[in-house]
Amino acid sequence: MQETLINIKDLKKSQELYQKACELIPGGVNSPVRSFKSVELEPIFISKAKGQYIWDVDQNKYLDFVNSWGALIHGHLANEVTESIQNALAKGISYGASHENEIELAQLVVNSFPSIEKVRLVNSGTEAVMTAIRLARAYTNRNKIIKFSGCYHGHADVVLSMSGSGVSTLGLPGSAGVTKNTASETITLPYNNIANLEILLSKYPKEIAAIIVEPVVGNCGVIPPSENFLQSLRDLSTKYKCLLIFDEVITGFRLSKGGAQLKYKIKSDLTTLGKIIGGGMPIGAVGGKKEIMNLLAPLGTVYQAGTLSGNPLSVACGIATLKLLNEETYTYLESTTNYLCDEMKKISLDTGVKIQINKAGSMFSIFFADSFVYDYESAKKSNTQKFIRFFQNMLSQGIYWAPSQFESNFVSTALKKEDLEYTLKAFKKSILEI
Ligand code: KE4
Repeated sequence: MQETLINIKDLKKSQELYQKACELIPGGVNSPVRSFKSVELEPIFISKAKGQYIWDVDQNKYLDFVNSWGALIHGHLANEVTESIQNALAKGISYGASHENEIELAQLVVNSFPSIEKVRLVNSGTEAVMTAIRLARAYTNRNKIIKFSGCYHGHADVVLSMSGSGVSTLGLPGSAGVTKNTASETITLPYNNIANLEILLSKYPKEIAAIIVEPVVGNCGVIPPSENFLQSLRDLSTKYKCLLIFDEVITGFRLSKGGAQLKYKIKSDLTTLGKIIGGGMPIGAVGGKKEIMNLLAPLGTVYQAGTLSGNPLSVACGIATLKLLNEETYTYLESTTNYLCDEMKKISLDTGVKIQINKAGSMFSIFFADSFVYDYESAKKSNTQKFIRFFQNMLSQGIYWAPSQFESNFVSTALKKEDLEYTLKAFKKSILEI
């Protein structure tokens, strides 16, 4: 990548498109985080992508560290992935009926996740989480859900509640339109804090249907689980007979072929997946033990459905994406991420600009903070103004970093050594200028 300097405040075509989009689409975007509001910019509009690169409509080229929020683990348009969609397209776009590839994708998921005996494909991570929670409530005949602050599980009402991280605080709506009733059944606790969880469970010993967690948090920047946190969740879920739901929409096939649960050797009762299993096409999945999954209609009494569930193009793209994943891939992804993060740490020490770097597998984020970031409260203490200036400096040098302090960056197998060296040069320049 050549030395790049982009005037990010003067992206004429993006600005023109954004104005038009704002007349027709709320906020000019179809998902809030793309608005670039949290980095005090207007959004860039992408014209095309290939490998490790994306181009905006003003013909500027960027190294992509977002990769469609983690879905594109092989970068853009990997040959086998592209061919898989082209071959599927020749046979149709959607049948609204069963087809053979649904079995192959389900088999790939079941073979990869020790805790998954059966899996249902849906169209998004949100749908997967909605279904998992409905299943947990039906299976346990209980209503309350425990989640953790800083974790995001999609935009279903049940998980759009928040509360102070007080032990017994019941949920408050985290979004307009979520009723107090709905929110009151969801309790939010601090991540990486078992003491609070134990107190809460002992307070409602027979009312908790499920504990849902991002086993490695990706939606607060990256926050890995502290020692024994996940094992404690497993033990307490078993003790109080509630289900443990691992939301692996990000970590599934990202951290390993069996996601976080294989890496940390913890078996959840239900798992939600998305992103990588569709290779960038719309998809989600919920999987788990047969005795729970068999509650789903048409077998059982838990209703769930979707016009485009198991869509042939998404499924073909997902199969091709998963088939490219092997030990060598994960070794490359992990060593690339470790190299990048180690070198950024050295630059931070050399320049005296204090940053915290959190990583897990091939997902990472940096915080402008003096001390370790281990939960949402500590993440919120980081200097977001510095992050905004850092993000803008990186973007002007052609590095497409996740446009929020509270998101992750994702390494793809398309990234090469020279890309890392370019990124590190831009990184040093960016932190010196904030
Ligand atoms: P979707 O409904 O966006 O497919 O998945 C929701 C979801 C569920 N669980 C986890 C752990 C997730 O990270 C997500 C969605 N992730 C965000 C990025 N952090 C999607 C990006 C966006 O909202 O535009």
